[in-house]
Amino acid sequence: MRYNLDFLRFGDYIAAMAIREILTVPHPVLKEVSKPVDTVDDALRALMDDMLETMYDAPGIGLAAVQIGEPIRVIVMDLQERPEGEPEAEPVKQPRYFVNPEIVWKSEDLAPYEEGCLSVPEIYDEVMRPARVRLRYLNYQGEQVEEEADGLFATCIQHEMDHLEGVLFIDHLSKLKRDRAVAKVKKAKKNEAA
Ligand code: K1U
Ligand code: ZN
Repeated sequence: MRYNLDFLRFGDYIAAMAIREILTVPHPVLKEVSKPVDTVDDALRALMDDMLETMYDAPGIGLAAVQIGEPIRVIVMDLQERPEGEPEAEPVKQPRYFVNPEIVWKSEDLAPYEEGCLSVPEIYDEVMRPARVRLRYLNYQGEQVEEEADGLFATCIQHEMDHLEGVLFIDHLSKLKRDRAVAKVKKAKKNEAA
């Protein structure tokens, strides 16, 4: 069976996916604790599509819904890799979606990573986090998944899950570094607006 989509106008296709504004520090919504999602439905999938587009456009490797002003427990991520043995090739897109993620186990050993954040642009600093974690979440289809993460995946999911608690990677740094980072972002925004 074929669906007749003639009733859709061009504008409807454009409205199907949108790049949203990413909130930056010191926006108060970034400090909110995100609420659990009740159902993975088409409206939530549309939001996750927007989040992914926004993340690719930034560009970034992860994004939490609260960063676009929607304080609900949803994360998107893409840790794209180039096809093996083809360093010149375009990276293959590997979008991942995490709804109501929970960490059910974390390793005792920690790993360092020089983190960045789209909500704290141009600031990078080292954060130590558990090297491996075991996660439980709902995927794009609303199915429950459990998997183990290590390397950049472990770092990124913990960074994004911090966002769901209103915590930014700069909150893991000294007060001096954090205050400097916020001041730098504020100054950059002021200069952009001038
Ligand atoms: O704001 C965010 O939460 C996204 C953030 C995710 C992240 C990066 C590094 C460590 C932990 C979590 C980013 O994507 S910052 C931008 C970035 O890392 C990047 C951008 C382009 C290419 C590769 C990486
Ligand atoms: Zn972030």
